[in-house]
Amino acid sequence: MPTRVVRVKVLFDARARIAALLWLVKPRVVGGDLGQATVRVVPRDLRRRVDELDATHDDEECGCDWRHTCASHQSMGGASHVIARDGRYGEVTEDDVKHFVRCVGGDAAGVVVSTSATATNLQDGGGDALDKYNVDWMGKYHGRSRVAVLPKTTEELSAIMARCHARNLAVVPQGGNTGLVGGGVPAHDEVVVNLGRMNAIVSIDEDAGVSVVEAGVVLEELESAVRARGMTVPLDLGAKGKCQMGGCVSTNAGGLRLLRYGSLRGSVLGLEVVLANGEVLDLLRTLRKDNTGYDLKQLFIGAEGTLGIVTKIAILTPRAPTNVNVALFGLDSFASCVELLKLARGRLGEILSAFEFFDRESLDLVLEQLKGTRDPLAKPCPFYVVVETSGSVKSHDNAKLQAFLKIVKNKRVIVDGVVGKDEKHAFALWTLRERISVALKYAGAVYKYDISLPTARMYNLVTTLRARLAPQFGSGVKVLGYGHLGDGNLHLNISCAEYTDALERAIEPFVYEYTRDERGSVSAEHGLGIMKAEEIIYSKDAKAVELMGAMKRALDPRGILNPYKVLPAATRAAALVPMSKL
Ligand code: FAD
Ligand code: 2HG
Ligand code: ZN
Repeated sequence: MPTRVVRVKVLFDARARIAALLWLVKPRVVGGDLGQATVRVVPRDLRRRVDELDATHDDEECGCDWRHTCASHQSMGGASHVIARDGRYGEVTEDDVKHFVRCVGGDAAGVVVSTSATATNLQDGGGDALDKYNVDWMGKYHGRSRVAVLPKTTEELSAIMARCHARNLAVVPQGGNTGLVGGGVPAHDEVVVNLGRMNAIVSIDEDAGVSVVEAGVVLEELESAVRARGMTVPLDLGAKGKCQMGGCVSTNAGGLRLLRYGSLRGSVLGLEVVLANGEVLDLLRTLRKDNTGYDLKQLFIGAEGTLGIVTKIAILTPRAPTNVNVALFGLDSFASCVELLKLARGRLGEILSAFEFFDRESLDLVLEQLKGTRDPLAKPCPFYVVVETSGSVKSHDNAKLQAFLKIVKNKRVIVDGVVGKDEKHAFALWTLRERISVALKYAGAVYKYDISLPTARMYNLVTTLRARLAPQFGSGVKVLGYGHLGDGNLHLNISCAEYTDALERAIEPFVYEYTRDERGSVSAEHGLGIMKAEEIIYSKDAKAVELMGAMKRALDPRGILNPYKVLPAATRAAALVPMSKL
């Protein structure tokens, strides 16, 4: 469904170019003032307070760790993730920048440096050339990188990584920067490697139904290109207008079509990857079947940029359905949503392509925040479900849908419903579900949890959390539940005016413990990033985490790729090969 978030093209303004030139003529050490930096998970308006804390707070003295265990950290308004910069990493120098410029063939647009004298000037509402690389989509995670490199080829990236490796410079791979766990922005002064200029569609093979793309191709652009040949991308998400294929692969993004096409892991046939030391690993095959040993590409799918940088992708692009129907239903209980899912699976079978739910609280927020949206049904209902069917024979698909509608009405599983009468109407119905995250962003601060739970009990977490928060926080804090019901994936969002420690403490670790007790996953599809690196233990046993550390050590012994993310601090530290042995 062709909704799009704001499309942001990577622009290289004159200021950035001038800054790059100034950099080269003015000898100075980049990030020299960043030694004491801490990772900030901080709303913009609290940034000043955090900066003040830098000067006065001493972690060692008070004995706190990076979880919010001391008063100073608590006063950061819910900014629980305070991670000290690891002194092992080098700081970018003028020579490094010169080297990067050489790596990209002297193209000034390929190296963007900070245009402000201090780290970033976010409190002034942005304006630094590095802001768009340093700040995530939600405006929640702020890094302090002073340089972003944007290679155009694998060879250029390989040379950049070889330099970073030799100089022990930490690197954060970045795609469209739409990630929701702070994985794609620097924690400190890491070099940002943005793939946006590696955006060629290499080939589209209609016979095999396989496309090969560079990592920086935007999902929606690939969808348009293959659509023109009657094919589709087996992945669709609200960020499609901005997220890149490399970012999608690196997060193993789920989205709205997983019910139909399965996990992205099954659709990716091959990858090309630049390793931490700059070596190029060629796993770029387009074969459906290849059982020659370990399937190494799987290591990089969902690795969130911690094991290598994905540069090319071979992906299945199946025939596009020619007949799509969208229906929206109102229901009076979550149990009815689950009943509807069972009926949809049984009655719609092979044409069922999406089954998404949201509660009334989510819809109210969308109606409040997004212009042009309308209540879809005559009377409000506590729950809504969007069902999509995709097939190729209109009469067959429509007959199936009609029979399904009759049954769910007769059985009183639904209270009311509406079928999209044309593309525009179907689009409007989808918008109500697909743009909930955008509405949440406009509404203020938001705590996001992306959880897999047993389908039938999924919504209990929402009601339990509401009951837990209401007495203390009242109606100013809204608990929303929505998500990919067909995949057992709940998006639990807590919307509020501002981030506070009191609220965060009321939510965490409660939500994680609840999920663990249900044998669920604390990250169904968004990844762990910086937000949940320590929380992996709620969903993986110690041996599994230890093995992940061993993989990290084998592929990135210096730990330069996306440090502070995905693995717990202790595992990351154990994975580092001592400098003396390198
Ligand atoms: P980034 O945000 O730039 O990076 C994400 C992670 O991947 C980071 O750890 C980064 O270091 C790493 N990375 C990026 N590119 C590379 C590369 N080439 N090589 C190695 N590592 C790399 N996610 C879902 O799963 N399902 C959804 O339905 C969904 N809907 C969304 C809706 C909205 C409105 C928004 C804002 C986000 C949504 N997301 C969803 C989250 C996000 O869009 C996905 O995680 C997406 O895959 C991120 O792609 P990106 O290019 O923006 O990656
Ligand atoms: C979705 O399914 C995305 O809409 C985003 O995964 C979820 O913002 C969120 O919590
Ligand atoms: Zn989702």
